Amino acid sequence: MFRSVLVANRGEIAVRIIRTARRMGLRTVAVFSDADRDALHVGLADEARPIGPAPARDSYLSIDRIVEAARFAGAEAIHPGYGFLSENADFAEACRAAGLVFVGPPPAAIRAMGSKAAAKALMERAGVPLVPGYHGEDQHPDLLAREAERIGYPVLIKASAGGGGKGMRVVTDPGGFAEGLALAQGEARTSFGDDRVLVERYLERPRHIEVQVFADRHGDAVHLFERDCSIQRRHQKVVEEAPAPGLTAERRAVMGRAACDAARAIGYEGAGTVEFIVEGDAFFFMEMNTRLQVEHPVTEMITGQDLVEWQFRVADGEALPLRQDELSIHGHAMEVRVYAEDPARHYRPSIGTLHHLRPPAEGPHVRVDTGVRQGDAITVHYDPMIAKLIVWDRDRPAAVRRLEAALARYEVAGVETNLGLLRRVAAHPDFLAGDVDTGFLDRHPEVLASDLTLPPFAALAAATAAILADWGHAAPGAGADAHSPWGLASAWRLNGDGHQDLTLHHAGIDHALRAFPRPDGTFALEAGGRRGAVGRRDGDALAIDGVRCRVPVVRDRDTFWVIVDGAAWPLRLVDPLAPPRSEGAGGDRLVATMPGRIVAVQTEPGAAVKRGEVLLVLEAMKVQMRLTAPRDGVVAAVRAVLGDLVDDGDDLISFEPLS
Ligand code: MV4
Repeated sequence: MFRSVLVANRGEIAVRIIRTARRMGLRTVAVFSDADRDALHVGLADEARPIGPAPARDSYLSIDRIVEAARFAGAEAIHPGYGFLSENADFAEACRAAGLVFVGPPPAAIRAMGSKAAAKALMERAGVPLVPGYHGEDQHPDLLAREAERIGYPVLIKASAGGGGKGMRVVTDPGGFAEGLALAQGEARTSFGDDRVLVERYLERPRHIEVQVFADRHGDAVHLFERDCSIQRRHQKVVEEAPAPGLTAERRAVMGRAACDAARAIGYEGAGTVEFIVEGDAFFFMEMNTRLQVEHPVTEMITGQDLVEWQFRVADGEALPLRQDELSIHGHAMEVRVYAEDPARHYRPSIGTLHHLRPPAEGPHVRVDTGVRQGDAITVHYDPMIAKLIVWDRDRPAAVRRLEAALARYEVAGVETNLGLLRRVAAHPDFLAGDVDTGFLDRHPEVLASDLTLPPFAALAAATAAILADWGHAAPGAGADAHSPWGLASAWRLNGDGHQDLTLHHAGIDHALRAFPRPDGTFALEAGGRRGAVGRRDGDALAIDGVRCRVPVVRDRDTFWVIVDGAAWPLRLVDPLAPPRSEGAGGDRLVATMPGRIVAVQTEPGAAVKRGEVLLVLEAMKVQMRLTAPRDGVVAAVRAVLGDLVDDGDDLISFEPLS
């Protein structure tokens, strides 16, 4: 066995590979970009080498820099992880040329699967089932149209060079073929610099089932069963599980054999994944991924094998660690990807600092693969994944319950996350029933809708307790911290009878609160028509009406993030004397703060309005939000009419400039 390995990756997968390498007694070399100097994977390795600036193309995608780092570090092997250079045949070749073991397949196998059309032709010859279709070289439009007729409508036109859903077009009838072809070719040309396409019968809502294969240098191949990754959003996997719900042992064996045939047909070595789309009892080859996949842990959980260890051993020339008849499925595993993304903004990456990060406790039922810790930042440079949460139990219903419980204990504050979405999937009756296909999220849009509900009383109480406690230590305005809300003396007004009013803002809504502090540090709180007795904070715990609950609070400048039952509520302390915010806009515009429907228009061009006057009412997820004038002025244009569906950031009203 080689004695040292360079891990050409970052984040959770670098951490995960380093762990296995160390357990096997290998010396580990990490690489890092300028943005990752203090990253978790850097500290775990025996040696870590800088490879360039933050943009991946100048660091994690630089073949020269990585091979050079391996040479200087004296590494004997390179593990590419997933993404970045993992499926780059030139990189695999450069490693070999430099005398390094590339922990992955031979360059020719990577190339064979790189072109989707060529891969399908290869698989056809190997007897692997394909969707009825045409993947030939002749691209004459008339020939393609005839092929579409032969296949039968609806058809799907795909970029030959593509993958991952880019350059795909559904055509439902012959009349639309020419236009669909032109669109698909255009997209293929701009995305891949190659306008060749293939045409297939279009399957409406297939399942995505992929088979994990392993092959060794001695011509043997085994499969480690399948994963169902049907729940996806815009070709991004959301949930992955193993085994696939409802798949019979017979079908599993047939698909597993087909996947091994596929691997053998291209002289494969190492870990690979053969993707199928499945409709009813039929399954069809889609593509083969020539790398370790993000979702490999679910396979590890049900087989008890360490796939990275398998990769190292096979790369070193060993025979496969186990025969097919020595592998079996034990229980059921599920993985979800916890992302820093904002549900209210179409799940766009949510950039920021992980001020509070507390994953559920790990054990035999729960595994957390992560590359970040509390205090780390999610940046624009890389994938905004916070962690993969993997659960295991003896059967699928028990695994679903484990997933729900683990998600409820996942605490993240400082960035928005998809945890609410993941919890709604885990709690969905169709998901529990195993009724999953690629249309799941289209069928259940409420699962994707942002968590647009009102903050619970406990969240308002905990934020207020934190604010009062801090205020007790430093008089308003006395703090030296420019960002401190206590510097906002105007937010604090001790009234005649000793109560204090404050406003907390959440998702477009101002929540007016009134606190009645007592000398012992407790207080009564009136909020949202409710009144409750709030005790003193004790670490992350707080008593509300005598009931002690865990409600961690972290402050980020003027925003208090409160976690209640695993849901994070960012509550911004509003300074009543500061000019009202018109989020993302200057004072001359009123923009939508989230996607929704206009349910009231209360102004018109030419109207003179006062700051704070309600001009529009936006309804999103059954909550109505009043959009108010950002300043005194005259309305110049109203761009929304009653009933309009508007998007986050849409310009709704403009004001005449101030003279
Ligand atoms: C298809 C299909 C339906 N019919 N091919 C999407 C990405 C690429 N890997 C293949 N994809 C699909 N190919 C035919 N003939 C539907 C999809 C598809 C899909 C496949 C797997 C997982 C999620 C998906 C989401 C949308 C479309």
